[in-house]
Amino acid sequence: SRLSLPFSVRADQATNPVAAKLLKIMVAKQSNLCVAADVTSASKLIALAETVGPYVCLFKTHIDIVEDFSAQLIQQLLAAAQKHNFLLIEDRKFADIGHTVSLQYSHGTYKICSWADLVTVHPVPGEGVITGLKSAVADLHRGCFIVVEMSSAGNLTTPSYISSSMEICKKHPDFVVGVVCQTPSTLNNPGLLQLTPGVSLDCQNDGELGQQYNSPEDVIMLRGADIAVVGRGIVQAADPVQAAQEYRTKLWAAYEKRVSS
Ligand code: 5IU
Repeated sequence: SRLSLPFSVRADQATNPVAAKLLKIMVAKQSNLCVAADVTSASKLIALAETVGPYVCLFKTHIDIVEDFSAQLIQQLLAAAQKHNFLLIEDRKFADIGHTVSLQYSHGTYKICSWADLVTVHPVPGEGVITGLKSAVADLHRGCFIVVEMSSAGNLTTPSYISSSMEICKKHPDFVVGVVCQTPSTLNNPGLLQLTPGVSLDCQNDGELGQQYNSPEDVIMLRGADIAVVGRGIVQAADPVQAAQEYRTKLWAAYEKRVSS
């Protein structure tokens, strides 16, 4: 199954160029770590990209929380991505009808499709959300992760929602690079990736805010993550670089254990 195949083999089975590129970066950097850069200033965002960049395969943004957004910030992010060899994912969680998401993706302040290799999408509107995004990018190399299951307490992503979501995923292999989920049996296709947030070495949850955490080892070995998303565990650490190194080492060791067992 997907879970026992090395990323190098899976890169050849990728159904679109962005998934292949991401898998190759993971192999080259020995990293299955995605940092969630939930920071509110351009300087903090760039500082993170420059310092943790060497240790990640993917850098996840919420660009709409940056107070001093500018086109220059995007140029700096793209330069950091190039320099340190990682992809950019804007965690926009598109969730509207196709026509609207195509505009949200390509227009407005952020012009997301002009810079983000990947975006996240809620499949709740039906497959039009995917065809809408696709219609905005024509010949750009772009892709999306479909959010089929969330990490937070009381989420509404029931088993039947997850399985219907997987049907949408299967219909658009040219644009979907994988799914965001918490359980190993959701995804079989070795050419697609499982992205899993809710990862921490120190915390079980964040109190009233609903996040639920698992260890790096558990998300890779038990929950089927290919790439783990770590936010506050790195961003709010006393030494974010050291934390990034530690998460990267632990996540990659868990992956190596998974493929060798
Ligand atoms: N994120 C989740 N859970 C989900 C999805 C996305 O936490 O189910 I879909 C995002 C939110 C945040 C990051 O940007 O992943 C996790 O950050 P922390 O590691 O700080 O909790």
